[in-house]
Amino acid sequence: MKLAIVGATGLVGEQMLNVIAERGFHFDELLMVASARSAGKKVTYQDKEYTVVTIEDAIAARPDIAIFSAGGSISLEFAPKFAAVGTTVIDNSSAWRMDASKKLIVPEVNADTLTKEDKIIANPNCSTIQMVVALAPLRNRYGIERVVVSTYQSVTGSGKKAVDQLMNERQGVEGERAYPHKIDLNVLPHIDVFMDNGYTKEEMKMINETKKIFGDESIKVTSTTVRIPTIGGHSEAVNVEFKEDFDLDEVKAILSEAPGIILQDDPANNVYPMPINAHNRDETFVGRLRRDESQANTLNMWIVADNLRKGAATNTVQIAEYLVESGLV
Ligand code: 11C
Repeated sequence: MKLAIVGATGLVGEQMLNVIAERGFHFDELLMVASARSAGKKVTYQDKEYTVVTIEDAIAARPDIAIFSAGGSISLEFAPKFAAVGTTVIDNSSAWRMDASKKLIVPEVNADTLTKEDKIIANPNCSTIQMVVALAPLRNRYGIERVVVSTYQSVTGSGKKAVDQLMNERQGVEGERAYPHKIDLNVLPHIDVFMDNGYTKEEMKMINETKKIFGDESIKVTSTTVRIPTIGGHSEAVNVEFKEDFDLDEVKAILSEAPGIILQDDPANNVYPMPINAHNRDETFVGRLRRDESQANTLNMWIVADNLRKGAATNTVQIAEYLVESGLV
């Protein structure tokens, strides 16, 4: 098993290496891949020194799996070149997600659709992943008519510069800004760029990716995505209208048995999901379950996950694990 990590030095790349180590993902050879500027540098990982190689050298080495977290333009240019030499690419960028010929995979939901022919596999946006993990087992039981989601997203979703902006502002230090406004003690109803329809790109990702992952264009989804000054993970208030009525105890039982989910729903004891507890965890946390009394068949839920783990690195490594376990690479 020859594994390449393309973009090993970013926030997601670092988490990728942590997750691979923690989960004991087996590889015989590891290629650390970065820009020509970083090539030749030494990186120590699990007490072993690796020399960073260029993307061209990595393609020549024909790895079995290449995990990409180096941005959309690198993915668009190089993923097909890896695929052409037989490598299966798992891509964290948005480059291939809505390409009809590529699969968008959350292992708990749709890994069983993968085949050996899928040489470029897309990893969804973090805020979509945690939502579909929580919705999938309920959709299997009750069907979904409509989803209304409002997010409260961690600055880690914008990369190192945004984390630095928050920390600098907290300490009263001037520095580079990732956002058009102050983030400390503030809330920005603005993630990624605004589109012609008034939604942000992040909102449209949640809408379009949810339909694609569930393979159901008829599900109605609307979204408001918001950045808040936290670092532990993304939180989401989700209002879901099912096709059939539900029993709240049964909902809790389904969620507590579903893969990848931890139910934290004991309001009497102040137990509910929070980013401070989800930080560095691989699971998706669900709580605040209650019937929407204004409308039939409708549930309110609160979903939290570490966006760099289940929202990115963990989901990617789980896809790689599935490929290996299923003999698809
Ligand atoms: C954020 N969801 O929190 C974004 C980051 O499409 O993979 C991930 C962007 C993506 O800002």
